[in-house]
Amino acid sequence: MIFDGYVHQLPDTDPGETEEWLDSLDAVVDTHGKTRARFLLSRLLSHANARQVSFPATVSTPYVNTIPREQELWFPGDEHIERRIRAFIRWNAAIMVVKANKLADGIGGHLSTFASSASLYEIGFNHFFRGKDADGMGDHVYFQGHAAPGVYARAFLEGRLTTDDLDHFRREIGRGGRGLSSYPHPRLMPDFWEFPTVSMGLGPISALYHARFNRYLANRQLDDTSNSRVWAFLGDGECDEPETLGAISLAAREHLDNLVFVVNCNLQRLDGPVRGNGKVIQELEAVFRGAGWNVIKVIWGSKWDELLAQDKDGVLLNQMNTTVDGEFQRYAVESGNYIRENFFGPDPRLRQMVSHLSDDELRNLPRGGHDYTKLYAAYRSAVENLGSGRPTVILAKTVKGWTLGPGFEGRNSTHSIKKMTEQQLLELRDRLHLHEEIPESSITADDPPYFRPSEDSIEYQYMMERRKSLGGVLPRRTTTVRRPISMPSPETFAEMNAGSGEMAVSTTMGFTRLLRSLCRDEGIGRRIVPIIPDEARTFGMDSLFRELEIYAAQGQKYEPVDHDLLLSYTEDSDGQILEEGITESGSMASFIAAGTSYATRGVPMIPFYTFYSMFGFQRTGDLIWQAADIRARGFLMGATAGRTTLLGEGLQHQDGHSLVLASTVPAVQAFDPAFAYEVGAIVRAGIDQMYGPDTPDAERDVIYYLTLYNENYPMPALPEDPTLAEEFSRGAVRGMYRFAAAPEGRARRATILFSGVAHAAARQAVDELAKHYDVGAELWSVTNYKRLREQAMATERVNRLHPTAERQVPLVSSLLSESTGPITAVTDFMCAVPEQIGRYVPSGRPFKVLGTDGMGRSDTREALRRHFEVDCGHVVVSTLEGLADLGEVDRSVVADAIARYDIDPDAVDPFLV
Ligand SMILES: Cc1ncc(C[n+]2csc(CCOP(=O)(O)OP(=O)(O)O)c2C)c(N)n1
Ligand SMILES: [Mg+2]
Repeated sequence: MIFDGYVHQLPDTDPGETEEWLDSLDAVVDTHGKTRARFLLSRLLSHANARQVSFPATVSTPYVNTIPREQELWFPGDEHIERRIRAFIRWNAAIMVVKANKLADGIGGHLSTFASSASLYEIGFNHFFRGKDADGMGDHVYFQGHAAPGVYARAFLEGRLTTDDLDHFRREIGRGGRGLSSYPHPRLMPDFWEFPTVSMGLGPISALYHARFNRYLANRQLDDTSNSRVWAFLGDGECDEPETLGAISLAAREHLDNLVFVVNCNLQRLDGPVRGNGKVIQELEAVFRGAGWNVIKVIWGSKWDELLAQDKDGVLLNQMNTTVDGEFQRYAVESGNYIRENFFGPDPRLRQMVSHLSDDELRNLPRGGHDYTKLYAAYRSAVENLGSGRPTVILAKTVKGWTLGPGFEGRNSTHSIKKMTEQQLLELRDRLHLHEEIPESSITADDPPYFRPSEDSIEYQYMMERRKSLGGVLPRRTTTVRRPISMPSPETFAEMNAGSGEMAVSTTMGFTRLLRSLCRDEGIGRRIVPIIPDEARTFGMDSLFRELEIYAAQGQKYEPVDHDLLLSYTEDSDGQILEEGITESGSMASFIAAGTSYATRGVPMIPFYTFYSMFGFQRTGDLIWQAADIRARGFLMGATAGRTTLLGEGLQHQDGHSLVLASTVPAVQAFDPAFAYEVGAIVRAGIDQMYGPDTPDAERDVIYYLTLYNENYPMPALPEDPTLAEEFSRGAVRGMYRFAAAPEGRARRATILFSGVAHAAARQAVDELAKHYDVGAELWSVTNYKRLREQAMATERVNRLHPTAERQVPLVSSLLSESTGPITAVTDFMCAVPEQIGRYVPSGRPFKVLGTDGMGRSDTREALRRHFEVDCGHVVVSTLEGLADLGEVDRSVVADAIARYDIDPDAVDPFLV
């Protein structure tokens, strides 16, 4: 399709000339037919293009290879040796899955995906992917997750993995946890895999933002990334995930010609065809081309070229164009005769075209994705595209299960088959021409052999030489620092510790100031990466626009509307802020790219990604999980947190549960700070844990999540007494500390734990309890229930497994035993957050929790806190109830408080409305 554009809106300055052109076209159609007319139009368009007559691009081309045969480059490799290497790899990849399922029935694995993409990878390995010994860290390759067996099989040939390693595919528990992970997991194989990909869609979006981040590093002169390309391999089914295609326009907009997507178009996903009634390659071509990408289709293998060359009437092209994927899939499983009758048969001219081919030859007319010369030409063209400003996508047509035999190839069930019979193994061996290497007698279904050529074989020598000349083996993950980072100076945090005096400010405002100070810090400043998805003004962070500047690869080509303001919207090619627009997924992908730069580039960078807390864990939880897998380091800042604090926005904005979701990710430390000095202490400790000199390496790969609120109140200063100051700061980091001792001289004692903005209700309740009920309540700030729980579980485990050793006491239990009386915890989050420590509260002490369970709603903070029962009155009531449980006050005292604070005991439960 061609975009209509503007032509109908323009005056025709020479109708006579227009008419002549149209008549000529009519004449061509009438005399030579539509195919000829199409041909001429296409020539005209490409000629116009060459004369720089710009014209709206066509978004789809006929169903043929983008690169014509005559423009294919000479293939510099040794075709025969590469085919042999591919055969060895194909064999071992299949055997490792088959064996894994023999050794442990049901352990799974995939045979057909790699079988369809072996050539896609091998062309890359032998000719394109640059390893880390090349200039500047080499290329970054995102492998399709469930093609992992093929990647392991190659590493095995290279001598990087042993037979025993392959036998531990998917067995990650035994051998000291050194199995081969099912999919690319840097968490589990930190020296091997770099990029987790298997959750569909996350690989492509991460790769895209990674390519963008490489440009950011270069533009800010932090690293020379000009020699590194990002390659992402993905499935055609995977393209249905919104993350896969949702960001592709960014790649064109930012001129990411360092990015190559290779889509393995085997026309199938897990259950069946991707587009049975359509053509996935054509659909993807239009989408990518429309987004401004360089699209290279590799549909047909070389043997089709001679048929196309004879296609004077365009009948073959027409047949290719009109055959839907469901039929193409069928041709992959049917006999040559079926193909002759059904694909070529209906038109005598087509039938004639293939009359010289036998049925077998017809069946074996290969698809482009299995043809190394076609693939080489496509990859070469992709890498030579550097400088064009356009990212490239290669759409390669393959057969799912290729070479595995009729039980696999093109079958709808092929994705899930993990076993092969002896007969199938034998057929595979024959198909791969491995008769000499794998004698028939060695093939048993129970213990089929791997095959590795000796180190003096020509195949081994060839593949190793290729990798050496391309900069070493892949994948390989390293954490060697090329450009060290230094720690921020203590002064950077001074403002946080000083408090705000009488001035009412929010923790968000405090954090914004801290972020600015960090960015100004001599040592670390340039390594800070502020990331914001179109919410800076909401968080009051627009004050940073002018000073830090917004990253824009092409600078700022306009004078901003607010140029005369002190805080104008300033873009620059070396701007520091990644202002992502409205894409939390894209922002997370940037967070991951920045947070893994210490490994992928050897250049530590520290992302601070600030978002609407509701749209963090809830919206992009899978990307956060991926960030944990990939060992990203950095800070997630959940601003406008709290179910009752962000007033006015209603239930889709008011976050009372991100801390619960955060509690599910082991690598995340989830903090709920109340005061600016807590924020400062936590951020400082986080940077130190990630990059400081004293952290054990095993503990560095953490993500700090901090909630930030938009409620203003005077921020207390850190106590002047250094011991107390140290205790507060340390306490804020380890999870809790005593914020205030109980008022003296009261008849009864109680303990109140607060987090975040709930400090206000708690502090007020202390006064009320003292004034009206003769209760002295002490106050603790609990900043991190998750950490307290995890520490407690660890001690529990040690106790369980070492029954005769001295009992360890969880930190939270020992700290709470320094307090007195019943305990009430109050939070602006769900009760489940404080309940994480429920089991560890010292026995005999009532533990009450006030939280904001239920759907959020819009009203004033006061009304919301009353509605969710977390205001001062409710804290008093809860504390008195605890005392009543202990028999220290009569239940009528609780009733008195209910009346005093005007609480309606019959109000509807907020959880239910
Ligand atoms: C988010 C997500 N959903 C579902 C899956 C399960 N899954 C794994 S592979 C697959 C099919 C993949 O099809 P395609 O992308 O076409 O890859 P192919 O194997 O055909 O190359 C599915 C659904 C997953 N890994 N991630
Ligand atoms: Mg597929």
